[in-house]
Amino acid sequence: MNPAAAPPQGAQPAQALQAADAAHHLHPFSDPQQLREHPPRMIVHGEGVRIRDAQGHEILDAMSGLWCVNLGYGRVDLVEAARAQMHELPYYNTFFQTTTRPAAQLAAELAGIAPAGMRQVFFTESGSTANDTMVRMVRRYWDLMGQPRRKILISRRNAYHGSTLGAASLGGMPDMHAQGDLPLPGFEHIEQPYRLQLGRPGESEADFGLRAASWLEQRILELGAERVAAFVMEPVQGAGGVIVPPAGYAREIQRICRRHGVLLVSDEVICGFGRLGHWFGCQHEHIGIEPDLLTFAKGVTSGYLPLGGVLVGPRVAEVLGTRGGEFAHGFTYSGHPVCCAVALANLHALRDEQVLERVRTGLAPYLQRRFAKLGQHELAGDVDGLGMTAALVLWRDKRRREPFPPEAAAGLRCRDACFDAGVVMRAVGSRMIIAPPLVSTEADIDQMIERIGTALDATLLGLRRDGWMA
Ligand code: PXG
Repeated sequence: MNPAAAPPQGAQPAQALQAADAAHHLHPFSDPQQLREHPPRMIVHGEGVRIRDAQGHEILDAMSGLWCVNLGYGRVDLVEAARAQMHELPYYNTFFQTTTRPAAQLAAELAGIAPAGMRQVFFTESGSTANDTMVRMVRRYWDLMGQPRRKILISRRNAYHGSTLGAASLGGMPDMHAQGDLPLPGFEHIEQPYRLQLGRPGESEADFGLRAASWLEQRILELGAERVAAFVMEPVQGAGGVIVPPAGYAREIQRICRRHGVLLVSDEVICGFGRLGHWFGCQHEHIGIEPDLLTFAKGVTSGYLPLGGVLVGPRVAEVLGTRGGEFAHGFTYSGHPVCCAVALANLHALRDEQVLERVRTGLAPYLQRRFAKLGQHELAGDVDGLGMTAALVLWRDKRRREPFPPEAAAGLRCRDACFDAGVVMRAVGSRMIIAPPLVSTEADIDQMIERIGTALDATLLGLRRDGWMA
């Protein structure tokens, strides 16, 4: 830990700030009452793959913040890029025939690494607004194509695509839809390719993949292809619980989209920028698709500053670029120069330090091998993962695959036990997931696995003590 970690002079003690936070700060996806009862843990420092809380506990961040700190904490090159750009030009916009150096350069460099012939990018400040932008582009594309009835976007149940009205409608999270009359009209959802829940006894992975993809074709035919604008999917569903699609699923989805003229969109907010060992998750051989549009955020700056965007492939770019005139859409911070400067430094580090290659050929296989061992724990089974993502399932009775009832709160218990053991893991129901920084060493991974093992032991003890397990 570096010496700059000491709290600045005159800073309020952490406990007073935690109380102030509980009193005044409304947190995302949090119950305010619960927060008042249990003030949030305050994170004060980060270095490499480790964070530290105000009480001085060192914690391995196996979630890369929220799936974003791909290069880890404390990167002087990223900080320096921000500082230099702040001095030079802290803000200027990209509306009204203006641009800035970092925005122009980042657009060109993204065009250089983008898949599927994508040569153009629209900048936003987040993944949610990237997806909203994509929805507006898709609908505008079909208007300009003279097919104004093609307005429906289809995505998958349990998908997370963001929290704005459009992105939350696009997403398939039942709890989000239950608040505020979502989804908006024009969004449809099919089941996710989750074999553990939806696979049939004796059905092969390949057969399940084809069957799961066929749900898209069924829905297109029910709705009428002439009304379906686009299908949107993450290569690996992240917040949905690290749901890795069966081999062949994504390619079959692409065939179905092409057969019916439907645009295919890859939401790469989590899977982009090395998470699966490639610049974009759709390039992983297990996925293998060439989307028409691609949304990104998070890892493009390793989370150091907010930035997102939409990469546009030739089919859509040609129409929007030549027929449409002005696209009436944009954000004050579209192409923010400081965020773009940090993104450039991030891309250069990923490239120059050969991070993707290392993930692909060494670190990801190592993570998957080590993580698989956790499946031997009495509480854990059905280990899965791809690239630098991994998940396991907590079972009440592993052999009979008996799940815990929600009241047992097995996932949340395990998440808390992980914190206590010094590792951040995320709970999605009873699925426990990780997405470690791409710069983790094998020793870091070993330590993460060891601490997760300790947390599983503690969770098991607690569940037994409270009568949830024999
Ligand atoms: N698409 C995907 C695939 C995401 O994972 C978004 C869009 C929205 O991005 P913004 O930048 O608007 O947050 C996301 C965000 C979690 C968690 O708990 C996941 C996300 C955000 C917050 C929490 O797993 N993903």
